[in-house]
Amino acid sequence: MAVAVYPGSFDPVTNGHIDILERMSGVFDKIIVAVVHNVTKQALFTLDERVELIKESTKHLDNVEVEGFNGLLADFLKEKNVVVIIRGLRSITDFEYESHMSMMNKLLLPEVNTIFVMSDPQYIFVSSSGVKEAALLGGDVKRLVPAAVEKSLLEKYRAGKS
Ligand code: COD
Repeated sequence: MAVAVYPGSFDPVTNGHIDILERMSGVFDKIIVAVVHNVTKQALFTLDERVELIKESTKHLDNVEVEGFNGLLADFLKEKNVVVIIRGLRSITDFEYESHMSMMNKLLLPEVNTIFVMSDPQYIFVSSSGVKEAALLGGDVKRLVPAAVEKSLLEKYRAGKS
């Protein structure tokens, strides 16, 4: 069975991420979305909230599972016995960061290979941080994120104002 792990912070998941998952779910038998408790980033959504939002947004994809984890991605891959990582690419800036990360993962787990998938042109400018900033300032993010994420962003920022 061909299985891949799609890791990320997903704070929150955007339509760019979902598009990658929709395309790759037709290529792999199973995809495990690994939601990372990233120690280097201050998250808006808790790990559990991010996992739930991805589950809700991928209900239409039968072969996609979602799990949160804490620690090294290489250890998660070993535990799951998976040797393929999927990552999305939007720009040359992504490429620099992603190529270093893939080399680091290869060093930690030599049997692992990273597959890079180009973003759909309509999502090249979409980022979790851009979506959060737009939503915080009252912008309409309906076309950028799944409905469940839009609702949660509105709730978070509304709660912050009261
Ligand atoms: N279109 C297509 N792809 C996109 C889009 C878009 N609009 N937006 C983002 N993506 C891609 C990103 O390029 C990335 O490939 C993926 O979606 C997830 O993005 P993020 O931003 O949610 O995830 P990151 O970059 O924060 O994830 C980094 C990890 C958490 C995977 C990394 O830090 C990690 O593995 N941490 C665990 C500790 C570890 O093992 N460290 C050593 C390895 S470096």
